[in-house]
Amino acid sequence: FILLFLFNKAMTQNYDESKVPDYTLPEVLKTESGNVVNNKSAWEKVRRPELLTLFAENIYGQMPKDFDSIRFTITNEVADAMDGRAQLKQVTISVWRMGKSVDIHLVLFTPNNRKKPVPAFLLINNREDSTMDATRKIKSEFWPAEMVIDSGYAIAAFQVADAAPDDKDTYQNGVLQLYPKQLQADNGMKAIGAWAWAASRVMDYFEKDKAIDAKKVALVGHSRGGKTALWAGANDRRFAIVISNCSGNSGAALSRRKFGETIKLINNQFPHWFNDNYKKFNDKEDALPVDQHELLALIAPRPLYVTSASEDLWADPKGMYLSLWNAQPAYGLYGKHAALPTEMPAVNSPIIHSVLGYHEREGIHDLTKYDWNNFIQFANYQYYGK
Ligand code: GTR
Repeated sequence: FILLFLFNKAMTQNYDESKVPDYTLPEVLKTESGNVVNNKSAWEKVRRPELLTLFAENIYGQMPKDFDSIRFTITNEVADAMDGRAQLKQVTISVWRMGKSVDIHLVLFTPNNRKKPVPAFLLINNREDSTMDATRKIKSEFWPAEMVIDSGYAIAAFQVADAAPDDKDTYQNGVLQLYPKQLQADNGMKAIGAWAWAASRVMDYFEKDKAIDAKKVALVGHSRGGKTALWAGANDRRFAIVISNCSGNSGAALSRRKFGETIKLINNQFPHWFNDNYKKFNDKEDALPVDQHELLALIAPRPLYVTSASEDLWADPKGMYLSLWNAQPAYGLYGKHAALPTEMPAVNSPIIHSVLGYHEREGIHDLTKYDWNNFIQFANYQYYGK
């Protein structure tokens, strides 16, 4: 039985670099009809929309933008949270469409010593509710609110389950109630699309909150949340910085490497994350018109930070670095040269002072204070050049 199990594993996932197949990545700067894109205008008018459509069509599903109304209700406000260092606001973001509504619950801390609107970090929270405990009785490294506040940033989070339960049988109970046609379409949005949609509704709120500098919002997600952060950042250019932590397969990692998790494995385990068309690419990575470096390219020219962890081979650290490396041409069109080293940086050697940042943290698949500290340094560099 054990032998059979091992055999099975070996058949479905590879952790051996020498067994990574030869592959050719689709070119970021070449259109489907074969035209070379060599300036920002052709990128923005032709190639960028084309790539966005290809990702929507084949992987993440459509991103509906219409709704009837949105309302922000402050349900709790504490002026002197965190021993007086921060103001707490809990906001219910209610969105209505065709008589149906969804509520996204935001927890937001803003530093009290601010003189003007402050930049913010927003976490797409795919852990339990207590991770974003508004009372701060429970403190989690996954959302180290005190540390971010003490660095001069606002910190916010919402729970993915508000937008779509992370479950193949119930993911429809949220945003998708507003867009029932999505459920019938092969290119319809599913859970990851709904989570990304919710991140944009939080951005709608930030634009109305005078304490927040909505032009300086960094979107953060870990793992499935990290895949979501990339998709949200690609669609919604109001996010100034995108941070994708240990996002792995169908996140930052190149699918064509088939290292660790694969498209087939992810589709089988999480059929409710990606659209139905994506299932056609199980074991057919080379047939995909895109690879994940092109999703990263859609963030250009905005700063993007990608992380991995040394023990998280399932998420393919090398595949994520190569993906970031291959996104550079899009940044080049804007005169932003990341100049990433060809060799992947050593463990715990972050690249911070660059429009494309990266680190591989020592340890397991997680979001930790080490990661957050680097996100803060990265934002400091992007916003203040220090
Ligand atoms: C895993 C999944 C990964 C990643 C992870 C997570 O089981 O295979 O793609 O999303 O869950 O979200 O922690």
